[in-house]
Amino acid sequence: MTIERTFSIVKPDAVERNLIGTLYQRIESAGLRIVAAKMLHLSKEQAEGFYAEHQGKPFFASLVEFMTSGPIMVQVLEGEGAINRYRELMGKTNPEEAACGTLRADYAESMQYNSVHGSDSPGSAEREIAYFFTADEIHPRC
Ligand code: IDP
Repeated sequence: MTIERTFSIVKPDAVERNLIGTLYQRIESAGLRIVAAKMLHLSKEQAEGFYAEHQGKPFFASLVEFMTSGPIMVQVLEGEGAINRYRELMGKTNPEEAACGTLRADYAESMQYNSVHGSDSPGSAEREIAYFFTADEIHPRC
């Protein structure tokens, strides 16, 4: 398997509940390395741009409101098959459908307040990493 990078967010609901360390521990225990990280409070424009693919959907306005409601942590994760590995660690979008032992099953409060984000493809990972990080903010192991 190849070493990949993926983009991750600890969303406002999880930061508010003091879960940053818990989620970082779970990420690291799953064999992923945090190679870039920062805390941000998104503007409406930043959140709308990040979630542009969902523009026009019924939940778009409330998603933007939620994602701008408080600080978030953004991370670049690196590891073998990082994109799928982290999607599997997160579990399905809806915590009621997320497999037992996944982050969303353990910590998400609802379909919207679902604690974490992870890129869903190599193309998304590239776009999302570049949306928040410059090359010199990323510190790969090798
Ligand atoms: P993902 O985060 O699992 O990739 P997406 O379909 O890309 O899921 O949706 C982005 C985010 O929008 C979700 O993580 C969730 O916070 C929110 N969301 C998605 N679908 C709904 C919905 O039907 N109601 C409310 N919020 C939703």
